[in-house]
Amino acid sequence: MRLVLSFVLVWAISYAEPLARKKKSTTLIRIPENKIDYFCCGQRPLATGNGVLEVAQITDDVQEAIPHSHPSLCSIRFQDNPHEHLCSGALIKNLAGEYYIITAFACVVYGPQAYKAHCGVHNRSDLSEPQSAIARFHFVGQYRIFHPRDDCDIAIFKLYTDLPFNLYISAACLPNEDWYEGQIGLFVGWYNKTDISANLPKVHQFETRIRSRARCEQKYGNLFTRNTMCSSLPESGFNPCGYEYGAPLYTYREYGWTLTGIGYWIPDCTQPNRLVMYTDVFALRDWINQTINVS
Ligand SMILES: *[C@@H]1O[C@H](CO)[C@@H](O)[C@H](O)[C@H]1NC(C)=O
Ligand SMILES: *[C@@H]1O[C@H](CO)[C@@H](O)[C@H](O)[C@H]1NC(C)=O
Ligand SMILES: CC(=O)N[C@H]1CO[C@H](CO)[C@@H](O)[C@@H]1O
Repeated sequence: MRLVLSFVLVWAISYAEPLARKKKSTTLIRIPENKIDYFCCGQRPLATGNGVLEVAQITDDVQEAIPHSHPSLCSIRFQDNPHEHLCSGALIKNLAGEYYIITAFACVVYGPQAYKAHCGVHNRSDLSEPQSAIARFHFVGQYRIFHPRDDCDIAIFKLYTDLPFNLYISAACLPNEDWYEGQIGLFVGWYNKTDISANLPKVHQFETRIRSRARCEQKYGNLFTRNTMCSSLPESGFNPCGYEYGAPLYTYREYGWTLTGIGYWIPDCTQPNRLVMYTDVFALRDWINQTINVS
């Protein structure tokens, strides 16, 4: 017994040492003082190098994501029909470390009690994976609609159930500063709404470039408001008319992968040069802060 114990000890020391050394050489990440969400966010442990290289070049392809490499992505479904994926949502945490989910209001019009989210899912038809978990929404979860044609479209729910702590499920960051024109993001989801996109049962992503407000306004006129943003779309690879509500646009920032936009509309999805419209998360930051960090 003693032999086994000392063996374990030697093993533990030989592992602990390089870890400790590694820790010392890691650059410290500055945590902004005005942060409105939990300090530990936006990590993608199953993506290579935290996924940073994924935004290094635009490939203009829709690709299958590395399984479980977007741990804040969840599939929203009706309580009583777990088999139909309705929309995507993204996990975030408030300052106290409590989970919330952000999606488009258009997904959840029947209120929090009608829905649940399956998190840690890659193949949307396979809910049996042991790392996945079901999140139920708080009955009094706050949500708010901005009429999509008028302003923007967002809903936030507090989670009713605890989620497991694992590599497959974790929160994205909320933005501390605005996006910029030309910034590259990843638009992530299952793209479920049409027959063509039904060929994409697993999580997909594409790299997209955020367009200037002037460009979005020029294209979509009055549909584009101060709480919306837009970005480019690949010309092929999925049917953009089958886009999902609530699908997250993530950008990589110093403090981690950040929920920058919430997909809600492609007004001219059948036309070339169409753009995706999102609810602009940074523009709603004060409201989001008040909603999730109520004292
Ligand atoms: C976020 O909300 C909390 C609680 O209401 C408040 O104390 C804090 O100043 C707000 N932070 C920002 C950056 O607005
Ligand atoms: C997704 O999961 C379902 C149910 O387990 C399975 O039948 C299907 O083949 C899977 N799809 C892919 C593309 O692996
Ligand atoms: C809304 C919608 O189109 N849901 C579909 C999502 O994909 C599953 C599996 O292919 C279909 O059964 C749903 O009808």
